[in-house]
Amino acid sequence: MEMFRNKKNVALLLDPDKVNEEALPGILKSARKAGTDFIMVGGSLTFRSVENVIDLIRSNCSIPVVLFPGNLLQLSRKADLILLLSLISGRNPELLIGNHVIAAPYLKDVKEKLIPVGYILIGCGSKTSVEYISQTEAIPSDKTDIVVATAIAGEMLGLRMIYLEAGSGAGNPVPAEIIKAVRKEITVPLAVGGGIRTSEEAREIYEAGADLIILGNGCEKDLRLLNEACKLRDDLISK
Ligand code: 1GP
Repeated sequence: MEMFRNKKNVALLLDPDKVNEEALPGILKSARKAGTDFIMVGGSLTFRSVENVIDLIRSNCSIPVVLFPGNLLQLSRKADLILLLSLISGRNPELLIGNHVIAAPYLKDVKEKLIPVGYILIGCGSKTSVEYISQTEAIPSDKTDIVVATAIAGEMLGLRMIYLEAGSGAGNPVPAEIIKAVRKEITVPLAVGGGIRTSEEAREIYEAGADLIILGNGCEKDLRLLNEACKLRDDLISK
């Protein structure tokens, strides 16, 4: 996971259902110019084929594509990297082992692309799609101790990245105190996403210790956020 730790990274998350084929080349061009590290693809529920979106991205740019599968139907071996998510904040056995068993025969030949991730939902406002679809409860944002213990458990289980998720379109991003507390206790890379809408929020999240920030809705509204986040990353790396 050298690519994530000790270097700040920016990922642009594309929701397959919102990808507009005419606008995509322009968005990817801006993403490349800004220095975006990864394009992530996936969502809790998609009407459109994720694989088709990966093909479209590939035909327009060479930024590594990271699959962020919301469910088994979104699996594709075409991505450069695949997040093998374990929803460790929840107690849904399908999202802790059931889906992994079903996916294993399909993924066994691309093990080098897999990043086993401890995916932790934090309640940061109203109920998000990921909570409803996963049928799990997010950890309340004032229960820092539970988040920290969950992240430590994830690392102890051998997961190679912890992803603190407020949920797409969350009212607020994951609080900086939680990120700081988790950062202190784990050594694997820390990804943070959900509800990041301003560069101030991005800065706070980086400074709290995130190695990777994931931007979705905020960039759909205004791509300047992506530029600003990449600039921030560059400033922090050169410090
Ligand atoms: C969701 O963390 C991502 O899984 C991105 O969320 O769309 O709120 O930026 P936003």
